[in-house]
Amino acid sequence: MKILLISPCIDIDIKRPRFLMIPQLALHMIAGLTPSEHDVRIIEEEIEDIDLDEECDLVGISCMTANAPRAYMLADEFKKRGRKVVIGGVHPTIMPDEALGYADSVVIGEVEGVWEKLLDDFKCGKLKRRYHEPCPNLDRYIPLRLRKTTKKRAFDVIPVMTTRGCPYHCEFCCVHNIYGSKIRHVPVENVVRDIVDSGGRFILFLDDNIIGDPVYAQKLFRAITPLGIRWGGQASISIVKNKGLLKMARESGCSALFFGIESVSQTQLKGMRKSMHDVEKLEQAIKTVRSSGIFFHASMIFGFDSDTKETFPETLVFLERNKISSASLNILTPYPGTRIYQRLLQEGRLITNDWRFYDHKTVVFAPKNMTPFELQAGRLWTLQEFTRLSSIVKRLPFNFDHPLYHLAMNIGHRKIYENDYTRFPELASRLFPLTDITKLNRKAFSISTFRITDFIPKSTAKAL
Ligand code: B12
Ligand code: SF4
Repeated sequence: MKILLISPCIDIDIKRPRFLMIPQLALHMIAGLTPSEHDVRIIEEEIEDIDLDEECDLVGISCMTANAPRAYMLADEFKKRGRKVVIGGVHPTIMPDEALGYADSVVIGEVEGVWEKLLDDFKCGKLKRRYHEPCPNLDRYIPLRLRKTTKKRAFDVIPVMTTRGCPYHCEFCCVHNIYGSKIRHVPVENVVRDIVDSGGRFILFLDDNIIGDPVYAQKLFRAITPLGIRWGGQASISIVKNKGLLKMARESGCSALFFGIESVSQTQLKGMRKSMHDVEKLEQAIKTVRSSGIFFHASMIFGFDSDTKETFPETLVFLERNKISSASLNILTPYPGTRIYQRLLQEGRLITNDWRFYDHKTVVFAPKNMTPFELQAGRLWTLQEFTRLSSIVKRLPFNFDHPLYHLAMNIGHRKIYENDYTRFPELASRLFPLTDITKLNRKAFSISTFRITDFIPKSTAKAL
């Protein structure tokens, strides 16, 4: 039997910078769980085109919310050609009924514990509509063949996941809906085996927080130290409170960490479940991480109810003052399954249900203290300013431990800015009321004359 496993892109016309691409671990895990009698081919649409007429028996599609419309379109096309389609991932887990409108079968949650059963059912012509095994045990070793796939990318980055589940229910996050609230671990010896088998020199841990369970983290860091790899991952900034753990992370090869700072507003930080509620302490923590020789990547979110138009320049000033090497500048996105989705729905503040726009960089709701258009423009303006050559160069000497990461990440984000800038006028005309634009700048639709600073308050624009 031939199985195609597909990861669709959000928009086929916009491909992300190739060197930022990392193999889709979920598809490789499914391939690893598939008995060797079957032939499996993985297609990541960001890198490779999909041939809808390719011979196969079963198609598996993975999707999150933003690429769900594309996943559904592909599912329809494959079904028209007589293929059976199974869909899985974050979005179908939360919206299984919607996904079943397009696919023959949906895997809710994790694939471990259901995939082989699904294949057996399919072989006997008894494919069920739904498969669901909540919080499966992660002890079993799944062989991954990641060694070959990295050749298609500029960087040889190997994705590894060591834990699943999160005990916190942040208003804007849907992770507990997928993995549950209890942290589960992959045995450390299996993680080591994955790394060794991959042959990779740079490992990216996909965990939401690599130090979520500090005891497990210590065991993991100790076990990978002799491998001589370099690694990156997401961590809570609370790592600075445990100097021993930070040191162990560094000694085990940690060269880059991604921190969800989210906001630099004191009010917002206080309202969130954050380990650090004080901007001053946050600034100190950034210095501690950097002085330990670890590259600091910050993730910020714009659009909280406490945010105003001043938030954009304030965030820019914070990032530049702290010489943050690179940052993802996101827009608050009410993903289905999150508390914030429910709240904004009840308050009548959602402006679209087109999932394509639920991508962390498009405004899909009415913010409290500005218009959707101003939020969209403000985020783009901040990204523009932060990825200007002059800003990149100014921050470089403070991030001299990792000059290549600094340049690669900033160039990658500049490319993202350029893509977002190009699609801005079309987006504005589709999503935001025209009055917004005419009131602020009649020339907003013309790329050559469009200036984002037109949407920033004059007083703060001057201060910059
Ligand atoms: C790593 C990661 C990334 C990496 C992806 C690297 C890569 N190529 O793998 C990067 C940084 C690139 C990324 C980007 C984005 N991400 Co992301 N990411 C994650 C993260 C942390 C882990 C995902 C992962 O790979 N897990 C490991 C695999 C094994 O687990 P899994 O994907 O859940 O798959 C399991 C099941 O879902 C199921 N399954 C999955 N697919 C399929 C398919 C079939 C057929 C079957 C049967 C089963 C099945 O089986 C798997 C094993 O059990 C999650 C948070 C999380 N904890 O899930 C966010 C997350 C998935 N990302 C999210 C978002 C929003 C994004 C972005 C849109 C943000 C942005 N604008 O930058 C982009 C989109 C990029 C794109 N073009 O699609 C959101 C998705 C929310 C939603 N409802 O859609 C999440 C949940 C984060 C969050 N807290 O909100 N992300
Ligand atoms: S944002 Fe992080 S801490 Fe909050 S629920 Fe999601 S994974 Fe957990």
